[in-house]
Amino acid sequence: MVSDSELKVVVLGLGYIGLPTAAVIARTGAMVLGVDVTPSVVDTVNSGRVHIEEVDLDGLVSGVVARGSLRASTQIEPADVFVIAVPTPFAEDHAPNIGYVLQAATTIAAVLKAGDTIILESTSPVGTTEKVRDLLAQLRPDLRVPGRTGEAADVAIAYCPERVLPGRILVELIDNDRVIGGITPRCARKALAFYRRFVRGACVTTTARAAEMTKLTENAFRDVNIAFANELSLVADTMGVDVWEVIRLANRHPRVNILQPGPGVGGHCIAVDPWFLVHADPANTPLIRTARLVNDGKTDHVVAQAAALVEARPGATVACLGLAFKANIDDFRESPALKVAADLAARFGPRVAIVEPYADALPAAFDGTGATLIDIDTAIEACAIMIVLVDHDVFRSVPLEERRDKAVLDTRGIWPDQPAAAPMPTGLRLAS
Ligand code: SAJ
Repeated sequence: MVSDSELKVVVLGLGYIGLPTAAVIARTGAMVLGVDVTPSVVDTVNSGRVHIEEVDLDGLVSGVVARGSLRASTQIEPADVFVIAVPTPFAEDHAPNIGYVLQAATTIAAVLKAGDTIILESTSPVGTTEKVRDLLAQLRPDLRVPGRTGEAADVAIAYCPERVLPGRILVELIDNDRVIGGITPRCARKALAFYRRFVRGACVTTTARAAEMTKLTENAFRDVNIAFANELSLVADTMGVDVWEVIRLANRHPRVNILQPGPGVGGHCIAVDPWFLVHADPANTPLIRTARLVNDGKTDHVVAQAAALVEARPGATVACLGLAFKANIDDFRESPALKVAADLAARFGPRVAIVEPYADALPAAFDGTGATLIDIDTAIEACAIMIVLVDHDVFRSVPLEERRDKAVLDTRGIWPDQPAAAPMPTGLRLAS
């Protein structure tokens, strides 16, 4: 095994996972090259700065770049370990698109040599790591790939999903357990030796297919459980019961642990990954599919509730509190809060104001609507209606005396003492 300072690692894709991963590996002393197709990302990293917001990432990246252990380029170079962390989006029909993964494998093929290890971290449909192996075999017939014949292979190929939580990425990259799936047990052991260099959590080995499905299972589990909470919130509305209280009370049972309802599920993972399972086996995934529809339907339900509240108060101004997909982060991808706020802005124009401490300007979705970005103090002074869409700490701390007279729709349950506003329309709307 080469020493930390001799190990050469290439990380392909310098996004929310790739850049923190590259920086954490560089901190161990390994020589890391981050490869990205976007020149501005490469320039930013090479100047010691970051293009994404994540707690403590800026300091870490500037340190490892200054020390010379992290560089970025649009061009790949030979290395000992290649980590693929590129996006795997899905198409309109929810078919996963592994084009970026295969493109990354093609890039690696050009510099691959005997003894190298390739690890896929991107969330991927089951079987993708084998497809990477098959592509490498085709592009590099001079190298023996694993799992095809009985003989020993020249390269190791494994799947090890990232499972870090945005906002805690640098902590969870080190502390979380890792599931390492090899094409063969030998591949898994080689990848394991790599992760042991920087992971404090347990590293458990398995097959590539089991590891791929494990990742999809984790996010589908969370989606199904959030859908349960969201469905309960609709039923509780119909019953005239406070859903937050019901969940709090039910969770006192030793074997009940219900998650929190909200305006829907956002982010680039939980709202996406369950579809990979549904697409792979539609006949056997009615529950996972329905959970997706329930969570998307909850956003439509909140739009209808909010619109009714606004329509019932002609001329009153509305503050939408939050655009991020969850609390205390600046990530607006697939955000239900943004969807609700943009929908209200399109309907009610300049009556709508947005409070988002994590934004300097309103996203493009608000262009031409006349909606404005204001701070929380201005909202408290000027807006008679408040729609709580994100549970940012700064919203949580607004005391009752500052909001007692407002008409409030609190989709996150952050103001349990708020007097009830007008009656709400109810009814579950499933997205198609
Ligand atoms: N949400 C609720 N109610 C809850 C919990 C979450 O409505 O009780 C909503 C959030 O507001 C947000 C969405 O769900 O809109 C997703 O937030 P999250 O905190 O549950 O998850 P992510 O997307 O930030 O990160 C998830 C994590 N997966 C799991 O917890 C199983 C993370 O560990 C993964 O690494 C990440 O997806 C990923 O990259 O796949």
